[in-house]
Parts: sequence; structure tokens; C-alpha cells
Amino acid sequence: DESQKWVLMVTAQTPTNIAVIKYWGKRDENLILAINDSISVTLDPAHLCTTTTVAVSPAFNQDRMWLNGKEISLSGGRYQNCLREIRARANDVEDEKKGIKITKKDWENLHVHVASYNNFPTAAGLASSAAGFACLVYSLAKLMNVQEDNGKLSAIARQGSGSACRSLYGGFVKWVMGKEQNGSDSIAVPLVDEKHWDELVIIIAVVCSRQKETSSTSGMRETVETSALIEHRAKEVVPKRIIQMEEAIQKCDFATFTHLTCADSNQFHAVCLDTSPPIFYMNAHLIGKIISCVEKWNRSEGTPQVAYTFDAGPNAVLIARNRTSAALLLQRLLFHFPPNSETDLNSYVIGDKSL
Ligand code: 2P0
Repeated sequence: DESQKWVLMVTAQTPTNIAVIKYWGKRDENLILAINDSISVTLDPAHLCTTTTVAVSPAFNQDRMWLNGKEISLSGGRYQNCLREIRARANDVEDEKKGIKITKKDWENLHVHVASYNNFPTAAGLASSAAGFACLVYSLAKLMNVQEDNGKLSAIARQGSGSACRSLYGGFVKWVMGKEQNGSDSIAVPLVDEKHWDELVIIIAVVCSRQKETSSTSGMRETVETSALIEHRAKEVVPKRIIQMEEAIQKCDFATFTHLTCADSNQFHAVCLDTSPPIFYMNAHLIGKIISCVEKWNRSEGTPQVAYTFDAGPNAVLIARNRTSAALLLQRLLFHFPPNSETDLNSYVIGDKSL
């Protein structure tokens, strides 16, 4: 049947993001609504990103997805929520050259195939859900001619993974927690674009670790349920830091930026440790060495050279104030963590903040 033979495809690429004021804790598990605002920086897509191709054809009889070449199930609620929200906003699509005409109504009965690749090793344990869901939502929206701005799309990506909403924009981005119960105002907002403060250099050190990992989703649920500190963090500490961080970013004030970034990473890990049973995301020995190395250096210089931040995995993210301090940082890392030694950092992924 000739009418069954066409395939329409869209490919998109989305970088991951690193939070400098962390998201940790939900007030709604299904819609993925946070208990505090967060701020992140989106990386350069050349370094850590997801590339996703979405295709539609009348020959497809079910939605299917492949991640790094292996088929994965789309039956989970998060995928279903994203697919449903995008489909509900689909519009007419016409490709005259190929003689394809899809009406709004047709999308209800058409199925998609999704192929997604990460350009970084999944084994390194680098968070991939942020780039992954952002890219999935963005590419589906393009395929289905969805006429929503990135803010609205970010609210859909958020339902795939909270941190994903921040990857819809480059530069520094705020995820506003919002007030509405339906999550309509829980969206990402760009603070400054990728050209602002482009002398920053981001280095990700992949730390060797055999520790057992707790997933972010269950980890933050346990923190909200059991930590005595989390409410103080969400209600008292983070709102003030968000205001200060926005100002530091606008002014390119590296000293304040470093102070807030390091303090917020340390407090995030403090609420993890305050969880019952306690959550250790940091390999204490190696990470302690990185923190004290950076803290000592910053103090000896009089003015900070490098900010550190650690996520829910064994990777150190180091943000250097410029290329000179980045080069000095690499020297120091190589000195303290010589290659092929017991304290070898597997690799250094060097990311430029600018897109
Ligand atoms: C963040 N993290 O702000 C924080 C800091 C980890 C530490 O967002 O359950 O994968 O999918 O919303 O987004 C990791 O959590 O969790 C995270 P879900 P997500 O980047």
C-alpha cells in the first residue's frame, strides 16, 4: 500500500545541565513539582548531550524507543505523561515534497519511533535523564508542529524528569517551583543566555567509585519523609540563595557565585546524610580530597579561582573563573590524582558553558 510508505523524521540535540542551586525534594511525585527553586548552567552540546531522532509513519503500529541502540520500554508513567502532553498539542503537518499531509486528528492514531543516543558513557554515571527528556519533548514537539514556547515545553519535560526542564534553554536557567497544583507555573526561565559570562570553564571529573547508588527519585523521597533539615533548607535557605545567585550571575561576581555554589552543594549532601537511612552520594575519601584541594587553593589566592559542586553521583563538577584557572586546576588535579594510581579520576570531561 503506497499510502503506508512514508516516514517523517526530526532530529534534535540537547545538552545536559549542572545545578548550582540544587533541586532536591518533590511536593508532587506524579507531576514532578519541586519544593524549592533551582538554578543550573547548561553545558556546551559538544561535550555532554543527547541526540534524539523521532519518526512517524502509518506503518508503525506502536510507540517504541531505543536508547543507545537498545530498545527500552515506554510504558512508564513519565514517558506516557510526556507523550500524552505533546500529542494533545499536535497540529497539522504538511510536507509537500513528500506528499505527506497529517491532520491534527490523525496524530491520535499515529505512532512514533524514538532513537536516542548519549555522547557520553552511561557507565560513568553522569545524569542523562535531564538531556534525555528535554530532547525527547523538544523533538516530538517539532515533529508534531506543537506551537508552544520553550517555557511550556519545559513544563512537559519536567514531567519526564525534574532537572530536564532546565535543559530547554542554554546559559544559566532557573526552574521556578511554581504555586499551581497542576504544575502549569512550574517551568524553566532563562536568566542569561550562553554568551553572558562565557569565560567560565566547566570541568567534570569522573571519580572512580564502587559505592552503591541511590536513585535521585527515591533518594529525594526519603529525604522529604525523614530529614529534619530539609524543610529549613527549602523554605529558609534556598529562597535567599536564589536571589543572591541571580544577582551574582548578572554581575559575573565569581566570588559570590563560588561561595553559593559550594555551600549549596555541601548542604544538599548534608540533607542526604540527614536522611534515614543516610544517603552517601560522595565517595568520602576522593571527594574530600577534591574539596579541600579547591578550598585551600581559593583561600590562598585571596579570591576564589574554582567553584565545586557534586550531584547525586560520584562526579565532581568544577567551574573555573577563566581558562587560566582551568589550566591550573587541571595541573592540580593531575598532581593529586595521578593517572593509573589508586586515586585515579577516570577522566576529565571538559565542558565549555557556552553553546
Ligand atoms: C539537580 N539533582 O538540581 C539535582 C541536584 C541531583 C542533585 O535533579 O525524580 O533526575 O527525575 O525529578 O531530576 C536529579 O534528579 O530527578 C537532580 P527526578 P532528577 O540537578
